Amino acid sequence: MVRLTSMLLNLGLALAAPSLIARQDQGAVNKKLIVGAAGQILSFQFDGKTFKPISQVKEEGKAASWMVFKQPNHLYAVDENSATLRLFNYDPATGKVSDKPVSEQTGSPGVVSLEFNKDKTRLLGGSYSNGTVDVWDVSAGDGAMKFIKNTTLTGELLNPKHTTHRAHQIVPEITGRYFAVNDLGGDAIHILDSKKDFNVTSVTKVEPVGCGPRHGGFLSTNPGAPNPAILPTHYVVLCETMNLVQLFSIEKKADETLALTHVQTMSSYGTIPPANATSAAAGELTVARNSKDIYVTNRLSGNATDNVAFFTFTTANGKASLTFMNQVSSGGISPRMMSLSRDKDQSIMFVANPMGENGIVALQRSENCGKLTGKPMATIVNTTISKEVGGFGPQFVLEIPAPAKSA
Ligand SMILES: *[C@@H]1O[C@H](CO)[C@@H](O)[C@H](O)[C@H]1NC(C)=O
Ligand SMILES: *[C@@H]1O[C@H](CO)[C@@H](O)[C@H](O)[C@H]1NC(C)=O
Ligand SMILES: *[C@@H]1O[C@H](CO)[C@@H](O)[C@H](O)[C@H]1NC(C)=O
Ligand SMILES: *[C@@H]1O[C@H](CO)[C@@H](O)[C@H](O)[C@H]1NC(C)=O
Ligand SMILES: *[C@@H]1O[C@H](CO)[C@@H](O)[C@H](O)[C@H]1NC(C)=O
Ligand SMILES: CC(=O)N[C@H]1CO[C@H](CO)[C@@H](O)[C@@H]1O
Repeated sequence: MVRLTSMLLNLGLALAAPSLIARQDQGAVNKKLIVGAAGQILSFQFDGKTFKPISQVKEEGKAASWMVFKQPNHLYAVDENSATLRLFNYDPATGKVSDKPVSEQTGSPGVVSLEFNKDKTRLLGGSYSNGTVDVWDVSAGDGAMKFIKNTTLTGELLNPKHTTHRAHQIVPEITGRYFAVNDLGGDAIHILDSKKDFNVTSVTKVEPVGCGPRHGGFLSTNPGAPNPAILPTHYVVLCETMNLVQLFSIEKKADETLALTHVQTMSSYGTIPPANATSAAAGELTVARNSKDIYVTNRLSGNATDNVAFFTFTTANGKASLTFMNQVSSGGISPRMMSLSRDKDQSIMFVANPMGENGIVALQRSENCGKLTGKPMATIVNTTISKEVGGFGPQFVLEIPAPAKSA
């Protein structure tokens, strides 16, 4: 049964291959990536076939499980094991990360997600440990972080397994005004309004109790989307604990708050179940720039490797819904984070596996149908990124843009 499924997937992929190769020939791949692992920040060059190491910063006991970049050379990194937010120097021309942070500040503990506002003058940090969202002023030329405030998530805590709200991820929408915060402890989506001091202006419960919303993304049925002038029409959230993908519609009210209404719930595994439903705990959700292709990492499935599931968001007869398309292997175990490449077609998905044979995997993405190929373009095996430092491998991978002048 397992064999048959993977054979069928491979067959589908083999048929898709010629157009993928044609597209790859159009331009040489030359990408720079940063990778966060336990006790390490690494950077690599990727040419489409191999990953070449550039730099390795060792920082025992720390975990840079989320990072964001601001031109010309500011790399902000969380340490989810402490309350310290760090600024590193990153040279986009060489891909080198400074050996030590150039500055550090104390905010909420256990921050696991960072996002800028649209003009990158503010940086938001979501705290898993304290259920707060830190707001930093990062408008200074040297990138230094100045604490402005924190916004505390509030509301009923119905799941006895969590005694606090948990801001697992901050998700900006394309107009730049609103941010969704997925609250794993409170089973809710909180909407922050940048025009209202980044306060929470609406809260939507995600059911059932204990589903654990972790990561999410905005979607749009608007023709011509993505359009930075038009608010997205839908929001999709991935529940970690119950392995569910949930779709909500968005309505902007007269008072300018956003109301989310539940539309659909489905398994993050689609129609191909995990071998072990008890250990299964979904991780990342990534929406492609087209506002329609959705990818989810299914962790600790109990299968030989874990997987990335692919869903599409479509509208038929005026009704928007999600459809499960397929699953491909993540090449390792417990894929925590993944991200799409920055080229126009977002032709590559980079997946970070903390455990299993492959630490980093590059999967080709079809520009026509959005499907990922099951056979990786390239991998970084787990021995390359030593697990001695912190006991596990890559948690985070992100392509960093080339220097502004040559972009
Ligand atoms: C968050 O804000 C509260 C009150 O607004 C304050 O007491 C607390 O120290 C702040 N937390 C951090 C980490 O600055
Ligand atoms: C945001 O919340 C703070 C604290 O509750 C409040 O003092 C402030 O007036 C709020 N800002 C707006 C624009 O509502
Ligand atoms: C994972 O294991 C389950 C149970 O054996 C099986 O039904 C499913 O097809 C497997 N998934 C894949 C992608 O092989
Ligand atoms: C399934 O996962 C649970 C929780 O991690 C574990 O206790 C159990 O041994 C696993 N079952 C199998 C068959 O591996
Ligand atoms: C590294 O990969 C090998 C298989 O090549 C596997 O046996 C081993 O468990 C992996 N190590 C870790 C720490 O995941
Ligand atoms: C409200 C809350 O969750 N406070 C916690 C913030 O984080 C510190 C350090 O982890 C805890 O001691 C607090 O209880």
